[in-house]
Amino acid sequence: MSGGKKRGIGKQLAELHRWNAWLIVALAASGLILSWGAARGWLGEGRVWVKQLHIYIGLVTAVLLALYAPLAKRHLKQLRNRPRQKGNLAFVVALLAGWLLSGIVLWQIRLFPPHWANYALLVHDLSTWIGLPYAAYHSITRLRWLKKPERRAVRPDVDESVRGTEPGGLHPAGVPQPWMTRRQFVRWSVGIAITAAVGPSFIRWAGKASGVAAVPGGMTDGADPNRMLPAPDPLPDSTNVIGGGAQGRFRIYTVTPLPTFDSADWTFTVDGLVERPMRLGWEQFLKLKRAVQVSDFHCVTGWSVYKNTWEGVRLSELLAQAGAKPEAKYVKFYSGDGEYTDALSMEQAAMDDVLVAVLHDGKPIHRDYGGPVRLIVPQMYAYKSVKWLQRIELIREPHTGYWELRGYDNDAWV
Ligand SMILES: Nc1nc2c(c(=O)[nH]1)N[C@H]1C(S)=C(S)[C@@H](COP(=O)(O)O)O[C@H]1N2
Ligand SMILES: [Mo]
Repeated sequence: MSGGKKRGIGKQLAELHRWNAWLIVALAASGLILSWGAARGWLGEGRVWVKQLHIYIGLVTAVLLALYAPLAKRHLKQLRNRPRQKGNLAFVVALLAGWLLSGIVLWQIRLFPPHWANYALLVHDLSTWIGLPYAAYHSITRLRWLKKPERRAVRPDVDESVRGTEPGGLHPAGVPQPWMTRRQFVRWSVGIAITAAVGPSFIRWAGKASGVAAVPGGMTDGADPNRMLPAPDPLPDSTNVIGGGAQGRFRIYTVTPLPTFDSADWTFTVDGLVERPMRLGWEQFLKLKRAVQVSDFHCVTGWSVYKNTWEGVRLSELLAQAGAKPEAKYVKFYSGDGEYTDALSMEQAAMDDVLVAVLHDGKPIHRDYGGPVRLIVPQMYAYKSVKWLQRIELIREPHTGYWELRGYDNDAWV
């Protein structure tokens, strides 16, 4: 290979490396915002834009990998005597591939079976937990002033003996070298500092991700800020948790600060195009006939909770009781948070498994997860499952829900 050609590929590789570095910074920033629970509230619809941006940048990274592919062979040849750099390269390519493939599943979620998304999310998260600390380590330890300390100007106040290149080697004057070079010392310090910074949160994440055990029934068991008295009396199928207990973990979603409810002033309304409008207090609501049903819960962002045992009032029976007028074509759901709404067609609302749920795995639904009463539409993505449900209105015209207004598909079938 001619020297000119070598310089050519070196320049191209350097360019790709630089682009890759900036893309990863952008992906990390947008990705961290997306995964940061607290940001879900204040970001509101901005979240949809950040997600689009994250996807586009991810696709540019794919282009970068495609540009690198034809250079890979010559690059590996260059590295044949440098096993460490080869290892680094393999690791980075594997990471990028993991991010990319799982990202594609999460992006095109409906092209794949629902449980794929859960694995994809795990791979995506795990790649991030490993990849970002690694990228931070890689960029800090490769800063020029760390890489070539011997090239820096000699300063009279610096002890020359700590600048050796071989640890444990002998100084020309016969003075033993320190057991660690300055460069090794910096590498270890950076490594330890990053591990200490990220380790505890990683362990917490891994604990949650690896087992239902961390949060029995998928929901927090912390005290419920709602004050709903009396507590609902579960049916035997709920008490026995006929689904065997939820598998997976709910993430707490809200578009407002989490609301709190008290049975003293909580009401539940069914109105609009109905013969017999209803307005129930908590005790009256608890007198409605309930049913128990086991179903999977899928969020369109990739996570799922399987085998939930829900107990609640069948929407179809509630609507029958209120008596839909013939001109009623859609059912609109209002959250007690004052912001969130969604809707179903009358046919969809008539599905037997649509539940106005009060209990999950035999326990009252915790405030964080939409209690005291939330909608459950098992056959659709969970953005249809309105939390803190307080009002159902029958309407003539279609209604576009909170997330549908901000880019989610109106057709939410899983
Ligand atoms: N009121 C209200 N209901 C809502 C949401 C919300 O932000 N506010 N998020 C929806 C989405 S996108 C999902 S995935 C589920 C999440 O339910 P969870 O917070 O109990 O996990 O609630 C749905 N219902
Ligand atoms: Mo969701």
